[in-house]
Amino acid sequence: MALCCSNDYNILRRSPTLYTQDSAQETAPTQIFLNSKLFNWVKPCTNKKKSLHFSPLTHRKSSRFRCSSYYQSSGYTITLRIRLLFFAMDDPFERSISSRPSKKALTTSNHLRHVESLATLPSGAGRISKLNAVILGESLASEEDDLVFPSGDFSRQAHVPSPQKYLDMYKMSIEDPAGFWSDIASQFYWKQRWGQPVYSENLDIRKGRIKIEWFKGGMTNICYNCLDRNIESGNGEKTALFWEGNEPGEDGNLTYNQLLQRVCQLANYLKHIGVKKGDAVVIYLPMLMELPIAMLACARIGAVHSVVFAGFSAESLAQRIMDCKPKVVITCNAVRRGSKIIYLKDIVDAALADSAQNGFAVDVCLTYENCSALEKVKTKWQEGRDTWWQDVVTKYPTTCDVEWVDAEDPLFLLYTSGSTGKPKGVLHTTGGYMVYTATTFKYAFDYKPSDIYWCTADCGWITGHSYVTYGPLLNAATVVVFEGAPNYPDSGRCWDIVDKYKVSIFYTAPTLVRSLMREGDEYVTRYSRKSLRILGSVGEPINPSAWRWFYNLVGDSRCPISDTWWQTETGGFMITPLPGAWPQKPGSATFPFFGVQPVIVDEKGVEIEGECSGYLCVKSSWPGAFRTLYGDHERYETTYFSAFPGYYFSGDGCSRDKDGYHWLTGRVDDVINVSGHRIGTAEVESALVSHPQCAEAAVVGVEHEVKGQGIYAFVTLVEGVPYSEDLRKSLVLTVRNQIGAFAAPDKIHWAPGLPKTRSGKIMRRILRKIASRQLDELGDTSTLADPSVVDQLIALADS
Ligand code: 6R9
Repeated sequence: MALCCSNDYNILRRSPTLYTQDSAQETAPTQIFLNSKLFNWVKPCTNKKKSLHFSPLTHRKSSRFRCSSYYQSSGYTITLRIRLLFFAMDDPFERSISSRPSKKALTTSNHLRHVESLATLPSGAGRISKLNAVILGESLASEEDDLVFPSGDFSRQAHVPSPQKYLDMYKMSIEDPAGFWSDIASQFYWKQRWGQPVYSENLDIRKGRIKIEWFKGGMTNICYNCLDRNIESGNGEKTALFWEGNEPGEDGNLTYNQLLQRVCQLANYLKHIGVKKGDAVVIYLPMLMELPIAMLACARIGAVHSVVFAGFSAESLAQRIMDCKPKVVITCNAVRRGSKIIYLKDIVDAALADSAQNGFAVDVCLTYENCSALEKVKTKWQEGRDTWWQDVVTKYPTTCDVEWVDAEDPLFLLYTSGSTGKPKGVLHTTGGYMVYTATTFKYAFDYKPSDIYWCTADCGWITGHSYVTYGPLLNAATVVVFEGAPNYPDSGRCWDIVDKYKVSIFYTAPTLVRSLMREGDEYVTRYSRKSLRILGSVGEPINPSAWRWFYNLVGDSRCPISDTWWQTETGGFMITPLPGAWPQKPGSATFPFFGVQPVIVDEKGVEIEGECSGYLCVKSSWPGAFRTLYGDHERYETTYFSAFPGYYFSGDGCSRDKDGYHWLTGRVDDVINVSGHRIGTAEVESALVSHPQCAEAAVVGVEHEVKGQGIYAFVTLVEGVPYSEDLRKSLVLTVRNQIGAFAAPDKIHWAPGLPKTRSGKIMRRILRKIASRQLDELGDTSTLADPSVVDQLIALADS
């Protein structure tokens, strides 16, 4: 073993790698401890420099190496002075290190077989060439480890145990989509099998109307497939939902049998009040079990649910109600979030009043009494319109006939932000969505019947539709539904829940990972987390350092991370690791799911092969794709299919490395991704300009340490209005009231004028540079109508 010397090492940190200036030879990986944290020592980068892994693995104590001093100089350079105190060859811990395969062994044994089988990757992706890898569970994922291989044990039990298996299945899915997806669809219950062709599509705007259809003519019901079918196959007494309330100790659960009964009661009630197939139902609920129950009840009777995230304001809710015109709105009186109480019914009341004033009155507001947050008697009430859930729904029978619907009948509408102020009603249909969410869930999380699955997303977003409700329940999974806040009562809550329910698959957003990371490792290490076997990430690119923390600390270097790239529009995962098959690269979503053909195009819409960067598009349809924007097929065609004719355009930028791995780089349109939530800059701008003292506003996204992106607003005030702190607060409040707290600007930057071209177009590029203080990268400002505006903005930057 190397490093058997007692030396001082001067290590210069040039983020992200540490280099030693020493040239001592080293042959195999070994480990050292700095301040009792374990670090890996890896092979030298060059003969002059050595690199040192800088990620703590565990807090195991060892006296093998000790750090003698540690100090930081200015800027990015950290100097570490390490004294290797002693080195005992017969140390038992040392034996365990020595018995690990050396780098050489890694590259020549079974791992090389993985690598060689990747000779041909999908979509011109290239091949894996780097072998600088570690094995899951045996070592750290560090800056140096480009590839993190699944362990042999993990792969052996996985649905897709090797890249070769993936490639075989992927090839089949692309060469014969009809056959591939029909085989899978046959595993579900269809009252009547679909006709021919299995799918038909036109994604090329030059050839006429955009159309996507899968399994048309097939009659089915997604609620039946989630519940009745699983009960018939013997899962009736299996837990379907574990519910964990805001307060620790507040919990509940439902078996598949009980869930079906609850769904049927609500379905019967909805039918009784006149809700029919095709009618819209708006659901504005927090993460109570009643939320998935309401979604499933709508699906059972063929009604189209539209869940509105219960963090949206009354105005946003009203806007959605007026767009889809529901027969009924389902809500609850209040909810506790951390130590706060949010009076949801008051928000609904305001939204319904607004909608009624604008010509659309909702007949029924079904209200669940959430007694842990607010008593019935204290809830404001409109007789005739409002009904207590507990008073009526429980009186209905616990069985309810299924409404068989066509595979292409709508299942739900979900509003999402676009580049105009008006949200888009993304419409998903039944059959393709069902087959796609179930299949993606099974493979990307390598789901097994004994798993306990927890996704921290709210059902108000697509992740809560596809991967809290439909995908898992279609697989007869046991799902944890959490109502509270992940940092309440403290930052260890997630891991407390993981231990309590023995969660084995944990799926969350990078923003949560980053915020917990800041709170310190002890909140994590306090809990066992032994049950975890797979971690998941969604909503935005996961930065490699958050990936490593998630992987090394939360997952104890044992759980693969499925970094799933997808969108409200795609219905399910599009680019995702298959955890048993792929070596992972921290921060990369890896490769396309079966049936998905991602392409990267340049600004002219020309496909780029191999290693490249550009706009991420998709060629050909997949079963889970959205079919239209509700009531606005033209907007569907122009937003998604016109920029690059022949393709679906995702709105995201992407690069592909020489090994074919996909790296998502964020939105390229006027959409900001704040904590994994999509917010259109135009929505925030229109909220700001509705303030009587705001003349004009321009909003851009800036990097934010926890939220991924923050909202940065340039505001021009009405002539003569002075800048003030109160006005700043009042502008932020206007956005909170009009959209929701999650859309509140992080920064208001006073702007006497905005940088505009002579034709009046705001040059956001310049605003983005000012917002991120990259003042030396402003570029050419000479085409501006008034270039002096830029200097004024810079002068006011920190005011
Ligand atoms: C599922 C969801 C979609 C946008 C998407 C992209 C970003 C989602 C990501 C990711 C990088 C991932 N996004 N997952 N970026 N890596 N794994 O979040 O849907 O709310 O519609 O947002 O989120 O920018 O375009 P949605």
